Amino acid sequence: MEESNNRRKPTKKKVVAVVGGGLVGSLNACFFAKRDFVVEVFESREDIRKAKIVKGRSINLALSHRGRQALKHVGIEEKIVSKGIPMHARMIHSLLGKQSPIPYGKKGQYILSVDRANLNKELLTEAETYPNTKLNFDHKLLDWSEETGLMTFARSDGSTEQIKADLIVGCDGAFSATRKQFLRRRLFNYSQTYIPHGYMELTMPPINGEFAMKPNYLHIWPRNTFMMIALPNLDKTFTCTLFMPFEDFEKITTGDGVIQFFQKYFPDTIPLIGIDALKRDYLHLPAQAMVSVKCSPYHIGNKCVLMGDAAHAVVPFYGQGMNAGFEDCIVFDELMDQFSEDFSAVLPEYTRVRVPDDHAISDLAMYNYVEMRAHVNSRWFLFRKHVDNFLHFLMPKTIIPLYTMITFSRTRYHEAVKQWHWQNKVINRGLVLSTTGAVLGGSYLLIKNPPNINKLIINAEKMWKSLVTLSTS
Ligand code: FAD
Ligand code: EGU
Repeated sequence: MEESNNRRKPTKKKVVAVVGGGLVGSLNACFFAKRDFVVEVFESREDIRKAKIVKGRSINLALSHRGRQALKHVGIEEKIVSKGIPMHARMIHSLLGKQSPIPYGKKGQYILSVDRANLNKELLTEAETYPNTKLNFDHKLLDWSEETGLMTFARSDGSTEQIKADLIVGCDGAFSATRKQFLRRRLFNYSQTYIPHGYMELTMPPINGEFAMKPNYLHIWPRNTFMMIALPNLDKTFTCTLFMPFEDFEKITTGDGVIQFFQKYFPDTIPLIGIDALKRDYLHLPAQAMVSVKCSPYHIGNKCVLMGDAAHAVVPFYGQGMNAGFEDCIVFDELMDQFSEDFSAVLPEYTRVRVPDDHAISDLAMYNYVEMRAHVNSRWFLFRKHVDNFLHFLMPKTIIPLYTMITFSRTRYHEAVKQWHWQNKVINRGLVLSTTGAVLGGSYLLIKNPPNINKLIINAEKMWKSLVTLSTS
């Protein structure tokens, strides 16, 4: 006798084709499999669990609340979290090598550094545990038909295959092939923006078998137009990501040039990465591009829907791309309950509720990119975070830092932005009122007791000095 839990349940169900077996595709396969659909995943690459070298984007990622909630829905939160490294605070590195921690929040509020390849492997393996799911590697979507739902795939041997599905779920990343069909349609909005910055990943090895820097932090070197970020890995290395305008990347063409540049901007990292490794890593691969893609709607009829980067590639300056893509899956899943899995109702509703939120995080990430490169050095970064935390301390219920709502809650992204605008208004009003009050009060006192002019000058000088120290410490 066959084991009953290995047998396919009676096929009341439709065929769902998930295009893309990356982070969002493999997670989504689990969501659809749980609902007993016949799930077929089509991934253009080979099975990364068998591949020797995995090339691709960033090596590790910051996983936060939204992403964790999605993993919890398919029962693998603990498995992933146990292989993640908690980051309780940022560690800000000044030019002189001074390190200042700024906690993300209270004790339980931390984000996790997770390995992209491992996360993807675990998700694929999880998807495969469902008997109603099949993973098809080496299947690159070329095109699909709106009328018939027929998809055409290219195989590496040069052949093509045609496969039909009831629903196509495009999770094929920022350069989505699924999305091509959308571009031909009336009333489809689309925009794509490359930012002038590129990024490059450098590995910081362990020293005497230990992490070269404190492990439970997101290390940041804010340097206006340049920025570096480092996240810890399980093997006690750090992956450092250098963000810089392509123009500047191109100016550095020799090993000595690399060291000179690091000597000037990130001197504390040279002995930690190592001179030779630094030169080698830097010159090994060109900097990679970052693109922001926005579009709407996310669906076509009851036939096709986009999720993850295929729907909204965002710049990485809020650490939310994957988290937002994972949350897409929860939102869709909730609508499937609400509308009894009726695709013709779920798909338009998904577009209606999700577009404003994904566009909000896309805008926020872009805003933060502009903000950081404009004038954020280590001092300013520390100052701003302290101001935020102080205001939150004064009015814990009223003023919540934006990153807290984005990172540690499932507050809808667009609501978080609204709340943030409102808070800024309150803060500005508070500032105007207290300034007015101070000026009026001061004038009154001055009129009542005319001051000794010498004392006044001395006091003014003292006040100025303390202000300067405040804003520069
Ligand atoms: P992808 O991961 O791109 O997966 C798409 C999959 O589809 C791939 O496997 C690809 O091979 C496959 N595919 C492509 N075309 C086809 C086709 N035609 N047919 C079949 N299959 C196809 N996010 C965070 O939440 N936290 C972070 O800290 C973070 N840091 C980042 C740092 C950097 C430098 C960058 C660039 C991004 C970062 N992100 C982060 C964003 C995150 O990487 C993405 O949002 C996430 O990978 C999106 O997952 P996805 O599955 O939608 O797309
Ligand atoms: C960029 C690249 C610090 C991983 C935004 C913070 C990021 C990450 C921040 C990358 C920053 C920037 C936040 C988190 C996170 C901060 C956040 C950015 C992870 C506002 C692997 N960003 N990132 N904000 O607050 O909310 O610490 O490549 F430098 S995690 Cl740019 Cl919380």
